[in-house]
Amino acid sequence: MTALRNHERDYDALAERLARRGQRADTVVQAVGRFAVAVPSWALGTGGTRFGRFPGPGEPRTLAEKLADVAVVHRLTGAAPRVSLHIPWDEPDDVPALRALAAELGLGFDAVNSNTFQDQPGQPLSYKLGSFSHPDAAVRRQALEHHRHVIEVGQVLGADAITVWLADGSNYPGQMSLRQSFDRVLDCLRDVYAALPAGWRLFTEHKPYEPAFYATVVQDWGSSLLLAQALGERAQCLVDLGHHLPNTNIELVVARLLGAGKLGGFHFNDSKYGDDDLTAGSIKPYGLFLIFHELVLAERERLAGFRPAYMIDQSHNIKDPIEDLLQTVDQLQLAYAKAQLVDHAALTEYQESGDVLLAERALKDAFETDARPLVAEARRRAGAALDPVLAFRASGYRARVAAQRSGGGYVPPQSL
Ligand code: RM4
Ligand code: MN
Ligand code: MN
Repeated sequence: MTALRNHERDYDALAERLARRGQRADTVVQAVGRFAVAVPSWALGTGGTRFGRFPGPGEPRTLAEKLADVAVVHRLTGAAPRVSLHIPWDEPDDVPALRALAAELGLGFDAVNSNTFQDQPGQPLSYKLGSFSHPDAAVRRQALEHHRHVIEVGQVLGADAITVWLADGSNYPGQMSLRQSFDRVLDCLRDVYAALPAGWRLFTEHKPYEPAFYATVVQDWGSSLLLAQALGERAQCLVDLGHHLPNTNIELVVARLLGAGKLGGFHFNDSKYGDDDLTAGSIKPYGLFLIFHELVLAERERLAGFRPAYMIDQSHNIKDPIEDLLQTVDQLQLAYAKAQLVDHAALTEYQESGDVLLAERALKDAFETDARPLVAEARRRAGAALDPVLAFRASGYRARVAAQRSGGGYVPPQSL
């Protein structure tokens, strides 16, 4: 009760402050209420690095338990209504039953993810030297069959996109032809694209290095854009925030893809050095805000082809995975709310009159506003929690599932 009263006072004070700036708190709250992000099926267990993994109690052992955990994230944030499934890590035994279970929990499915970056038990041909870029056509065919299967599963689940991240690349100069490997990837993706059901999109996700340490085939946003443009209208690029070389201006990448009508979706996370998969907003919150600023601009301008699929892609190595997800969703809601606070008319005026300082300050004014009451209010109106992490701790959920889920042999896939 005190928490609610304090929230109301904070919200009223902020609403009054915003009104003085000619902004309506209610409009921002409504926008935040519409924001949603998908939770990846691989993020409910503790991740790890190749040096070790430190699992916590009560981790989900089955896909059904993972969905139960996602439902908790959704219930507490009001903003995580979909799951992004990874195949084969989370291959459902009974696909229609999984869809029904998700529906019972109030969940749906976002983009499905393929995996040709590891060999699976019993798989006839190895991906050690690549999948879609492999010189052997039989390996490429096997990878294509896998993608067809992922699409079929996704279709039964009600998903409408597939994200393709390829580990293909070389570790040493001379290992593979730089040009032919790219052409082979494009050829295979044409077949995946041709297999897309009506209304589906294909997202190409780039990554500069790891596991390929010399030359990754889909290395950067330029390569990803070349693929998406060659494939057709329903192919778009996915931006994983950890997949850029240090100091890359990611908001500029986002703006370029938006301008080309090719921004398909996001894998949200944060990073200090590489593909660190840390909590969104934990290291570079201003960068995250600037990315959302571009997204909010695109939304307001109703930019052609703008229908971004927002997804999380993180590895929860030392935080409780559910808590980390709650914190992530909160950070995304916050960055989105702040981006709504930019005075666009003033910003345009400063840009046009060449007032560098005030233009920058228009962004900073929004970023430095404590928008937490707006986000809390959006959650309150959605019947979610004012403070999801504290509500989760108070619920005793982790201890309860730890008792129920003990003795499970679930080992989440090694984090990538
Ligand atoms: C990759 C990439 C993909 C994710 C895998 C697990 O680095 O981010 O999106 O599916 O990791
Ligand atoms: Mn990713
Ligand atoms: Mn990654």
